Amino acid sequence: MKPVTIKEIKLHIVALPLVELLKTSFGAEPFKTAIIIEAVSENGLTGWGETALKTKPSYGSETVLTALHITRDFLIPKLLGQTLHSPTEVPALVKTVRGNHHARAGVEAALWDLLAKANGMRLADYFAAHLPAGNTPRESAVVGVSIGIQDSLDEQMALIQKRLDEGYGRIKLKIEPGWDFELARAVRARFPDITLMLDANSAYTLDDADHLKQLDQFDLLMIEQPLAYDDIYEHSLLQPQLNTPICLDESIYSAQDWQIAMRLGAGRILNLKPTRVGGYTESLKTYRLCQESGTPLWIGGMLETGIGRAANLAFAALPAVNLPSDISATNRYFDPDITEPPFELAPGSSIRLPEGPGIGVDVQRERLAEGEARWRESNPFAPLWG
Ligand code: OSB
Ligand code: MG
Repeated sequence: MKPVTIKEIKLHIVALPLVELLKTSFGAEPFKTAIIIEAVSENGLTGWGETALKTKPSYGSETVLTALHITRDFLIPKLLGQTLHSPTEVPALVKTVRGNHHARAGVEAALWDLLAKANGMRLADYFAAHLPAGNTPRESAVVGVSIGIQDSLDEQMALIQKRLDEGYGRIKLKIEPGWDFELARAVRARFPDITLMLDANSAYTLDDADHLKQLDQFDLLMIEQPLAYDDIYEHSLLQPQLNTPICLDESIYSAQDWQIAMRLGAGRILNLKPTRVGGYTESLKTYRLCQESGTPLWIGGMLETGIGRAANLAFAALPAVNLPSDISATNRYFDPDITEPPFELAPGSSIRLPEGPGIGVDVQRERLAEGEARWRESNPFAPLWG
């Protein structure tokens, strides 16, 4: 594999209008925000990565501005001038930076793209090159769609129908106390056969166990993160009380966290968000753990732009990812996205991998600049960003 020497890493904070807001139990933000990372090598190649974070510490503790601070002031200085033979060398180079997984993941992602391009490989094939033989990626990933909390059941039904008409084969609905049982009952009455799952984003406590048990009757594929964002243990007390498999999202920050969750029986399915575990190196480790233990696995999303989504799509094409991932078509998120061409839904509720090297999509510089201008205009903390 050809090595790459890192010459420059530039950061672009963007705010993009969303086609459809995603209201969760912790609310909705008016724009999608992200730090887009542009890594340039000594020989003039560019790699792109994304730190997909909100302006508020609501999903996790990081925000787009904490990530800016960590990336600019701690991560970039450790990486400039380094020669890498593989992006899997990055975690060791930045190991003095604790936590801040999304920030670390964004920079690492740009280097995955850069090294894949330097070696003329699609990112999916480059990931596979870091796995044991037999992990050849598929040409497409099976995907589903995540739908936010709506103002009424009628609106929720209409949106589900729209997504089914578009061809999505797995529907994920966001729930919270007061928008759960009646919602699931109404959806099942209208759509008895769809593949349905619910995501609570940590809205419940163990005291709600009897209430959550009522959801068992709706034949759910899984219930995602019912309990606290930083809990594993109480999920292990809840899972035996439910027939519905628990899928962990917020509480799994590393392969080791998932190892602990499995030992405790805290969940049966993993939503692996590459940014949440700190990047694709830790994601590959987590992937292997799931593969070896037979854990049902899918790739979660953070409403990524085309940059983050292309990389997640490449990862979701790996063969041990065996449940539909939260990677939807471009028109579900942005009009237009900052990359071209758009991702389109294909038969079998799937999205095809782009052909080109690295992430395989092209960043549109003028749209990136518009996104940066919108960030400056829309965010009260923008003056902090030069
Ligand atoms: O809980 O999975 C989640 C988006 C932002 C933060 C948390 C979550 C989500 C999603 C979106 O559900 C999935 C997607 O990117 O399509
Ligand atoms: Mg989730």
